[in-house]
Amino acid sequence: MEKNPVCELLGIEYPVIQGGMAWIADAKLAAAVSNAGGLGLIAAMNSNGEQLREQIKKAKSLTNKVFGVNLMLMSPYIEEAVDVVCQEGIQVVTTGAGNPAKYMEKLHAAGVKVICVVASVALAKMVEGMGACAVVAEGCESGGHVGDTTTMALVPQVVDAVNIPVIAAGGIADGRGMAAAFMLGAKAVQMGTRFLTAKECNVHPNYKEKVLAAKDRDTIVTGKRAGHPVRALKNAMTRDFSKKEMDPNVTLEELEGIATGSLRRAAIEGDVKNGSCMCGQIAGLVKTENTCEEIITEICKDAWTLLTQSEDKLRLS
Ligand code: TUI
Repeated sequence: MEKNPVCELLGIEYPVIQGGMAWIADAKLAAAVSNAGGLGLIAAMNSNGEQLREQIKKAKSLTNKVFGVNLMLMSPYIEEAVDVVCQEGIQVVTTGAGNPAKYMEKLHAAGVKVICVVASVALAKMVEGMGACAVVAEGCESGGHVGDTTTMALVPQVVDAVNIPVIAAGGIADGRGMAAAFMLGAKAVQMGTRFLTAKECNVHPNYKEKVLAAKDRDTIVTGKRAGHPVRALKNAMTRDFSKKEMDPNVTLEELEGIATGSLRRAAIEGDVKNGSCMCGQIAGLVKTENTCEEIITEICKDAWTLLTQSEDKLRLS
């Protein structure tokens, strides 16, 4: 039997990739996911070059397995991050929140595999043309920066449009979600919210508890007016932001002022009232804190069972 193409491509055991959560995905979480057989990622978003290098060195000390770096393209440190990734011999990056065209050549010249997170068919086709080795088709159920197409609609359309492996993201947190993604043609899944609640995740406990307590309708997208829609758990901050966003007398600069530093406030300081608790719509399904190993093995085992025992699911007569 042929091996899973994403496992083959990345040299990993299970087709499970961790989301590149800014201020949350550090060396400890990335190493834990990679040690459990998935692909762990360090978020470069919140680190300058030297801070990122430190995190990479730390991850190298915690795992012998392959791990990657998530390059958030709107980051103020993006240029430094790309250089550090190339210098440190990182084997794989994911890119998000923009078009990675500017950095593809440099990354490829350093032998880095580039997986682009996309929210549209157009960008998926474009990055395939630039040599991306896979795409993450991320639906708007995701936490953080989102597009506007759901995972259910986006994944099969991207699958039909490109010849590279498609990794599904957005709204996936258990074996059922993984099996569904595979039925849509995905060859792997990326999960953020589920790993945010992992035992090895260093996010502030207040944030983790809020995600574990969340119900199905507890997230909201704000920031559409400024062109940076972000999904987060509803709280005093999102209520204030939504109100001001609808008020034409409030300027984009004022809105930006509220958003700036808000993820750090929640993830590091634990201010879950006035900070931004970015999180996906699937939070309502995530009820327990588990190790990365428990998460990955359980999800793959359950997905395998569902995918191999699906004959009588559609009994029409
Ligand atoms: O990047 C993400 N999710 C993120 S980044 C982030 S950090 C942040 N911090 C403060 C404020 C805002 C964000 C939190 N969550 N996911 C990947 C992703 N990329 N989702 C959607 C896209 C995307 C959307 C439009 C990629 C490209 C795109 O169009 C680019 C173009 O130029 O066509």
